[in-house]
Amino acid sequence: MVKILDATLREGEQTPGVYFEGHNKLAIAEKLDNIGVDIIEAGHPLISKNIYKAVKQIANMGLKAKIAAHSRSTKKDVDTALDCGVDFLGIFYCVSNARLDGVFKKDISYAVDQITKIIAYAREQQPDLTIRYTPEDTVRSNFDNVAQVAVAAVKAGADIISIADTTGYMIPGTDRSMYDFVVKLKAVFTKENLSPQIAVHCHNDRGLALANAIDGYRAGADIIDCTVLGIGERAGIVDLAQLLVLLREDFEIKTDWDLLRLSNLYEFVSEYADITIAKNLPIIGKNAFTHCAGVHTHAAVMNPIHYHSLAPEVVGRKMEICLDHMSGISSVKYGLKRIGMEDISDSFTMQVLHEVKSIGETGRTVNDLKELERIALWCKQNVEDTL
Ligand code: HCA
Ligand code: CU
Repeated sequence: MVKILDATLREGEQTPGVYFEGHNKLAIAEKLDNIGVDIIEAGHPLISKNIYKAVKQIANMGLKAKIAAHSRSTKKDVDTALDCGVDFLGIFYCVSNARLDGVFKKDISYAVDQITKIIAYAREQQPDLTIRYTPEDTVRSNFDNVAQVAVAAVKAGADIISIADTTGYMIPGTDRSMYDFVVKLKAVFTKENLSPQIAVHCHNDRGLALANAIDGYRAGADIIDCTVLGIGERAGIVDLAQLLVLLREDFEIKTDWDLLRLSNLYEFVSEYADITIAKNLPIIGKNAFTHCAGVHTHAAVMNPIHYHSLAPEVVGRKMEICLDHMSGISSVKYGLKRIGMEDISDSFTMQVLHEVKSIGETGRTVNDLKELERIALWCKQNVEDTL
């Protein structure tokens, strides 16, 4: 069964301007745990005392999820992370020739040696630790380097190799496909008689993070990384809500994820990250299940399936009808029915429609059923006056 790794507290905090205070980090971890994610990446403890403290507290909360710390490939990072009591350690070290030559000034055999030593050291410190090794920028790195370091990392004790599309470079169905990359890397392991778990970490620079993650999953990836609201470096990574709904609804993954709790988590993260939830954000956005144009509402009221392929009830929401300049008679009738006005004349309905359309032309929609009720009252008055 595919596992979900949420990195809101690590990758998410790499969003410019985003920092969750300690008490809010604990609340986010608890909410993620209640939803049922498998791994919570809680932070990189060496970055600051407060992050160290938060990772330690989260690791001690007794959550069901595994708690992960992020770590460079150094003894100091590993010691600090393990000191927090985590049960999952994510070690990263880039092995692209560009980085080895241009930044680290080291060759691949030095890098492999350094990485394997650290992995073996971590394994020795904590035998039951889950260790992930990520060759950062995996997909743009020389494949032979990736294969060499990944095999050595697994032999040294890594349980998981993460394929990072650090710059959101992959495109499904092309020669830059995550599907093909997963297949190719798995073949390397099979040849070596190794079977580590494969994770995919997909950035969203081209808006393809979710598509690439699903591509990787279809090729056999075991773990998918994501964050709430898809936050992270630059354009961020895979969005948690979209990922869970897609896996549950379209890949029919049977889990006990509590999708009804997603909205609450998103509102919380949105508030403390100070990132507005876009109205058109899939699944969570205000408009995600709202029908607007007259033609759409006419058909959707008869049977919602005409204009949606995902049921709002999956995340505890309801189909909504927007009342504005696009509305037609059936939208208004539907709204009036919802406020208990069923047996009404056509001329009255037309009058309400007229009011609704003029509100729409000012650039807003009728706020809610309460406003519709006020409009209906106003129109009723008009009808009576003309008598
Ligand atoms: C980073 C880059 C990273 C690492 C992913 C990982 C990426 O360190 O910020 O350690 O698995 O995208 O490559 O997020
Ligand atoms: Cu990343």
